[in-house]
Amino acid sequence: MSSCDQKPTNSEKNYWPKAGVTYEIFVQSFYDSDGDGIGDLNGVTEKLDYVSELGANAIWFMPIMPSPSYHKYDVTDYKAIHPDYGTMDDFKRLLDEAHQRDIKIIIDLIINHSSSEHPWFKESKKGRDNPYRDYYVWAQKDTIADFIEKKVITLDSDNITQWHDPGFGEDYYYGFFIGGMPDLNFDNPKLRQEIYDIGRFWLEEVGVDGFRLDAAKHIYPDDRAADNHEFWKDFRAEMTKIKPDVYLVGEVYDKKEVVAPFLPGLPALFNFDFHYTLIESLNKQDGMLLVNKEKGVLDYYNSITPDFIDATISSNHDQPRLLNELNADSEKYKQAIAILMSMPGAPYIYYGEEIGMLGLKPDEQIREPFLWDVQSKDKGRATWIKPVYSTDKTVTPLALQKEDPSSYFNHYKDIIHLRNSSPALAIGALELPNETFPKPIMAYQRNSENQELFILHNIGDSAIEIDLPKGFENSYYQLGDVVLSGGKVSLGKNSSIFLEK
Ligand SMILES: [Ca+2]
Repeated sequence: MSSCDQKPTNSEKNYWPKAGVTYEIFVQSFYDSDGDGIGDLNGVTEKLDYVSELGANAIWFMPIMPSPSYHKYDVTDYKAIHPDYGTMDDFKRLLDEAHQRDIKIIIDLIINHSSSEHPWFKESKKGRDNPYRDYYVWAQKDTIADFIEKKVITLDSDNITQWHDPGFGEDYYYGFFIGGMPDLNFDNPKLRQEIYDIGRFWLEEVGVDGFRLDAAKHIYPDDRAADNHEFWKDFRAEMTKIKPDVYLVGEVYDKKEVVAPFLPGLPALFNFDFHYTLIESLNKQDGMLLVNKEKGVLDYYNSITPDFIDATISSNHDQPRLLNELNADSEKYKQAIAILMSMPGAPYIYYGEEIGMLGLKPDEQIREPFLWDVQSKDKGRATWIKPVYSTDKTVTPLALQKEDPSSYFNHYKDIIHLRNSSPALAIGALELPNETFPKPIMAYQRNSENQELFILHNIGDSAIEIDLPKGFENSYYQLGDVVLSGGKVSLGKNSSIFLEK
């Protein structure tokens, strides 16, 4: 049987925030509505129906505030829109249009550091008596001499210089990532109030649904982990006063033991382990690697609080494009999204993954312009950067994929809508099978009150025949070469079957 054979499904539900799908957009590269080469907010508004068509329930915008850099992770004005992207009125219109379509909007909030061009920092570096001095972290050169170039490289930063010379010699400032991103000083109550007021502004005056909190682990240095956890609890309490159902998702780039203590302050946290283990599992053809890892993460988080959102990702703006990670194997790639969408959590999809965009570091090249149509007809394609990996030669533009039932786009769309219409896939518990399967078989159950599914993926490169699990004889969804007969199922290379009780 060929791909995408599925039976009619229940009606769709919006499972956001606990288990809905969020689409990550880099505005700069998404849709350019005014022809200046840079994607913009009005472009996103034009494409909201596309986001709905894909089946996403929310959008996360990478930074949209004024900043001197193309990626905008160094902010110069926390209460404005970058002029390249449009105006505050454009953004409010986008919010209104999104909410009419039942799409939530969360924005990147970068409060660990500002830009060194921020007016606060320009004041702060003027001298020890400046009223903004303590908005940042300063130290006398002698006291930190041993630490200036002793930072350890971490998963989220390869910078080794954490103290920076502003050019006056005596005092150095702390900047975890780079000198252009001085860390804000959260020991200063005045700075904290400024940050809470920025949150209030976006929630109350503008109307966003929540924030993605960048670099949440670095508010205080690593040796002050407890202060980090406490800060986010305070932040959550302050934001909840303004908007009781505020959505907060944190970036804590680390293993589960380091991530989990942030849960009381940041109820949703990105599951970076999921991303790495998904790729490792597929490349090693070791099916249970991901299942066991994910079960371990969920059990661990549950032991801390049952009130958490597992923000799973198959890739994001900091990772090589997933198709590159899977050696451009299109069957593996399709299976990866079927795994993401059939696992627990609230999955995030990075823009362009649904059309199989390509990209490797440096970062600019994993953030290339979306291909809406063939270049000669593509009115909205951004041109601010020359694409190296995602060109008409290497990626089939969306307009053509829409016409092809076997395209990446139609696969993404089908599997996302299947998840939205299946309580077991969306909110069912993850259960490990009692049976033992050959190593390339990834097997797990998803059980909700009204639906029980047994999920089987053959992540190997040759066909495997296995007995159907007891009680699960009905096919709910199939991907790739699957043959069901006589109580057995034969799963071809990178094929999957979801069985229903
Ligand atoms: Ca534009």
